[in-house]
Amino acid sequence: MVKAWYMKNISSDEDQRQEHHLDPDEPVSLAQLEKLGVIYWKIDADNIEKEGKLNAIRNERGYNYEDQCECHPDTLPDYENKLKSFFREHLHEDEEIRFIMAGSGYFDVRDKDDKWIRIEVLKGDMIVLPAGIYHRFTLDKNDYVKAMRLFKGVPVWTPHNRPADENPARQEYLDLLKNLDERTSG
Ligand code: KMT
Ligand code: NI
Repeated sequence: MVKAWYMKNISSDEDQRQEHHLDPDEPVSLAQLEKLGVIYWKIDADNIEKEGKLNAIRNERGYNYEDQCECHPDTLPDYENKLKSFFREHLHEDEEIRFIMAGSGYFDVRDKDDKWIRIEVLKGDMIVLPAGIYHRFTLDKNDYVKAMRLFKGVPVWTPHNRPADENPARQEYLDLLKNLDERTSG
């Protein structure tokens, strides 16, 4: 099961690669993530073709583009700056879809009250962050991840750094949050 928790606010001189749990720990369930529009699947990363799950998700959701992003100084051009920009709080006008092929890391997402939730991703995890959600990504203490990036159509990776409240994708996301709430409450 995907592990997620509310995290401490950290300052820029603290190590973003640590877990930064609250004290006491405040875990976050998959159901809570779903209420934020975050989607998660577990894939058998060593038997992708045989299992067929990744392909089924791709077909169902129309993810017809893929490439790979390997976070390592030898393979990621402009490594330090890229990692910095991944960890700057931002949103996208499209979903951010990642399948973790190897390694690990953390996606941090803001909840409805603007609190940070840290989501651990490991090999075999596939995650979709909805368009318009404020988020960021960091490597963990193992310092390595290889992810498949998926997309519907021609990929746009542009981050819109916070504040981006006037972005139409942000407004649409706030509407989605309301709908997700109505659907699951009561
Ligand atoms: C992103 O957009 O933050 C990334 O692609 C990070 C590497 S994928 C886990
Ligand atoms: Ni992003």
